[in-house]
Amino acid sequence: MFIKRTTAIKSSDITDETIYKNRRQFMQSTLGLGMAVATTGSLSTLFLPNTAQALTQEELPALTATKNETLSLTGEDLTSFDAATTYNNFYEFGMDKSDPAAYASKLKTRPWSIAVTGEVAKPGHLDIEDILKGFALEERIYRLRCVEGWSMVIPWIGFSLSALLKRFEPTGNAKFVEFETLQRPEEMLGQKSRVLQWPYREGLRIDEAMHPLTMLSVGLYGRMLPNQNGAPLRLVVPWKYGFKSIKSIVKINLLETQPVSTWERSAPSEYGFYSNVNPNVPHPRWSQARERRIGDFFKRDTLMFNGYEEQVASLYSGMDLKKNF
Ligand SMILES: Nc1nc2c(c(=O)[nH]1)N[C@H]1C(S)=C(S)[C@@H](COP(=O)(O)O)O[C@H]1N2
Ligand SMILES: [Mo]
Repeated sequence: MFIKRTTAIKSSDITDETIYKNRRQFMQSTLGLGMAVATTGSLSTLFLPNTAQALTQEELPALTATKNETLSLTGEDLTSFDAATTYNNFYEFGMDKSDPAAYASKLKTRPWSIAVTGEVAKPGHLDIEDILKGFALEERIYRLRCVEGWSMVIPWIGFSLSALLKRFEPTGNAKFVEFETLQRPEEMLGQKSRVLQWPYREGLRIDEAMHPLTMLSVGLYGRMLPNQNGAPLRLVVPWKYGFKSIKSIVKINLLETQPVSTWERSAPSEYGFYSNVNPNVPHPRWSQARERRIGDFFKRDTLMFNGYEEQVASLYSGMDLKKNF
């Protein structure tokens, strides 16, 4: 079972033989890199680091969902399952792209409940099992672009955040929504370091949070969400830089005043509250004009609002997006 497997595997449980096999596979793919690039022009093998403890697609429990064609991208190749689940940012497990896949199996994702507090008429909790049963799950193909300059196209499973928020009846004072990740350093080993202020926090304006594209995700590629991708529940906001899409959420707090997100707190001159994907506003240390789709060799132009301009530009009409970066 998923819950047992993901929580029970410790590094001490992995046999020497498994480690040996995975190393061998990794070495083979690394050694084969020159050939792969020469013949297919693909760099995807570069994005397959240590997978010793990551579950394969077949090992994750299946999750059924209705395809939402309206909200899905069309005509784009999907990023491979392996790349999407082994090349991750999840600083709670370390700073390397391979750390989440290697260490996130230590995280216990059951029992799990999400607290909804603040400016709501009916504050309370929702258990993850009730969320899985209580919301109509949809598959939506979204593009997600990291502020570091790479992007992915992933078939997420989940539902609009607005459906969950409405159950708690936001008050007229609810102008912003703040999200919080679990803080449990015994399982999230990266939290023993002070690279960021824990718990990881993110925020949205209420209209951004209520936008139908803004998704709470519980799965990907027809499966339950792997721990390294933010199990059991994470946000996906496709027109904003990837760090806004906070993982492993335990708290949603509605506020009258704008909250300060983790990245904003750590480097306010580099990361703003909005963090909309914008090729015209460079990060102070690098351009945001182009990006590399994982698996591609050549870079491509980054699109305004990550390609979701038609759907979301009206949220920002009249705003100076260079000032509100
Ligand atoms: N709690 C938490 N959420 C997080 C992060 C993190 O370090 N901690 N990293 C963010 C960043 S920088 C990106 S690009 C995306 C990556 O999501 P993925 O690994 O599922 O592609 O998760 C975001 N959510
Ligand atoms: Mo990112």
